Amino acid sequence: MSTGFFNGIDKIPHEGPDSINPLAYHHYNPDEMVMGKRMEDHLRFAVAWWHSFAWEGNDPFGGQTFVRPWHPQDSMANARLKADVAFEMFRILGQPYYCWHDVDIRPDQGNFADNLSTLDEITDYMGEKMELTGTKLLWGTANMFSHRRFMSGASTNPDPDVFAFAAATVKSCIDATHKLGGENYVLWGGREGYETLINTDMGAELDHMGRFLNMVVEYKHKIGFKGQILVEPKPQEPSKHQYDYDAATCIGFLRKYGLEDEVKLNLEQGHAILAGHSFEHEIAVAMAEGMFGSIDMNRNDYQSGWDTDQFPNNVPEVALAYYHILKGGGFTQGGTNFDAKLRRQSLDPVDLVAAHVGAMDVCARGLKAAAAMLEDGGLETALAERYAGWETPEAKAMLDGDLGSIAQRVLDQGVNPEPKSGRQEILENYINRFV
Ligand code: XLS
Ligand code: NI
Ligand code: NI
Repeated sequence: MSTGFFNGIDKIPHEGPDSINPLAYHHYNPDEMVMGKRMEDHLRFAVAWWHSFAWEGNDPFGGQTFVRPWHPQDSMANARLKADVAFEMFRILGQPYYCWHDVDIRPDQGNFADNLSTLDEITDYMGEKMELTGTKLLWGTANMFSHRRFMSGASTNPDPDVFAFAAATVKSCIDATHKLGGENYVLWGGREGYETLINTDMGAELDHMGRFLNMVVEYKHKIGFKGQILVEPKPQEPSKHQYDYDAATCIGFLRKYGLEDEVKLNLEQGHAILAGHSFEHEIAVAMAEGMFGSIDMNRNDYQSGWDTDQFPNNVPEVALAYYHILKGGGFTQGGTNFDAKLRRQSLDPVDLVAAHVGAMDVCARGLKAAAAMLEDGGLETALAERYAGWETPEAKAMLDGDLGSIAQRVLDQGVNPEPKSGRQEILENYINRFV
């Protein structure tokens, strides 16, 4: 039986680019083939439970603006109603995946034992709905940043009892993710960092975080969980500084603690911006190191300096992100999770649906543009030409040589390089033909 929350909004059809129906897909067409693969299988869209169903519209200056039938979110009955509504939206959108934090799906009863049993109960309920609808879990995660016990960190907390609480929490969330057949498990360390260095032993905190992550990997193998373990970089907010600053920092951390073959990255558009990077920069870094896992798709306000988690609407930006994803071979277990929320004035259920419809269309356009650029090969040809010098036997031999022999060759052959154009504007113009 329907909850009636979406007030008769029906399954979103694909009507093509000429349609003016705001509740239709104009570009997202799950079965359309893109580079030999169905669009749905390329993009692997997921809805985020926290922004869409748990967040109440608060901002740093104002409280709740959304008043939903499952508020207050403090009982199992309301947790179930929230799940009913979530799966109704999944049916309307037809996206294949969703994601959650423990606190998004279960009520908080204040102690670990009760929270464990309600998590078990609600994930059983969600499991039944997944069976019925075919919607799958892209990833689960633990919220170890909202409750006051985590204010000084989870695995990096100076208090070992908080480390223990965090370990028990992550174990329970991996168990639940495993039970629901989740394809990944994410760790985003919102409080794994510091407010001030004056009271922080950074070396000890990093060692604890490294050991914690190793325990996660050991546990995953112990229970036979086949999901990918992902860490999600973000430079700051809520902490003043977060240890998982950006992709490069995370990769250095994973190597230091021997996790480079076990853990990959979940990269978020808005976090890239906060770190002073573009989204494609973060993706390219992860791809170059073989550590690309999944993405949190959203967009960040370029002026505000905080994590605004808006729905994506910039096709040229999204196209470059998917260009690097496709070029690197695409997603395997990862996908496109909409870590995006409505603006707090967008009160109506139709706003929630339309936000996702638009975002899926933007991503579909970006994907199609990226595929067209790759198929045309213009950027790849330009790249090959730019690096062609490295194909010569002399250049290759140089990498096996030493400074002395190279210096000798420079003298003997009078090597005197002539600068060549990088052709940036021509390539930017080229990209504009596709986006
Ligand atoms: C917050 C993060 C968070 C993670 C999951 O900025 O993006 O939503 O994706 O904990
Ligand atoms: Ni975020
Ligand atoms: Ni995120």
